[in-house]
Amino acid sequence: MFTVWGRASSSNVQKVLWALKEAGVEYERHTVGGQFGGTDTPEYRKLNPNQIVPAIQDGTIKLFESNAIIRYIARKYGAGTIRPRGQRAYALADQWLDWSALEFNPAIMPIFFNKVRMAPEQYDAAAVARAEKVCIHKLKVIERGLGRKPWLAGRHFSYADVPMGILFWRYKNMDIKHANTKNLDRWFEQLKERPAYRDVVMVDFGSNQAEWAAHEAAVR
Ligand SMILES: N[C@@H](CCC(=O)N[C@@H](CS)C(=O)NCC(=O)O)C(=O)O
Repeated sequence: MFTVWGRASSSNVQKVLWALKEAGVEYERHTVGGQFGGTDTPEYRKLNPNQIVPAIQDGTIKLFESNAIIRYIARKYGAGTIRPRGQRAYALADQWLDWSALEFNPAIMPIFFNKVRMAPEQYDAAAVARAEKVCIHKLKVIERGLGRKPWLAGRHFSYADVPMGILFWRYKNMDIKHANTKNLDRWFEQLKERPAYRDVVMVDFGSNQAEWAAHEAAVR
């Protein structure tokens, strides 16, 4: 049985769950991380020595790093679903995976932590205002990337759409100054039609620390 460790509220765990559902892979999940703890045990350290989530085991293969995990799921199980089709699509998929992790994730995180995760007395309005501008600037890049194709890797949905699909749900559902993103909005509407996206990602995560804690407890 494919086994996932990680709380379902984590954006990085959501990548894995969404990819598994798209690929039609049965799995079991153990809730660890966040308010549930369990990442600092010797057993868990063998799965993920970083002591963060997610981690997976599939047969004898143990993996951490969410983007490596979704690539693995795509290679092994994702033909016709999340595996990119052809060299161009593969190259673009990896480009957008790296871009999401290395460019957009650091841009959005100051907003997400200030608006949702941190105590109100720690709120840093200047950091949020700066990050809003950075996000607007970064999103112009991916707007162009979606200009002439329906999905990030081309004609078909693939794992390319997964990390950014999760971050964009968070971006759109926070009370901030948003970028004008015509192409991303069209792509976002397509994502919202996908049952696995609705199940795993389209969940109200709240707009303050108490609501986040309740959300984390509810989705486990
Ligand atoms: N680069 C890692 C980052 C994983 C990560 O930052 N996980 C966060 C949740 S999104 C975490 O484990 N936080 C501590 C916790 O939940 O206990 C990956 O992509 O898997």
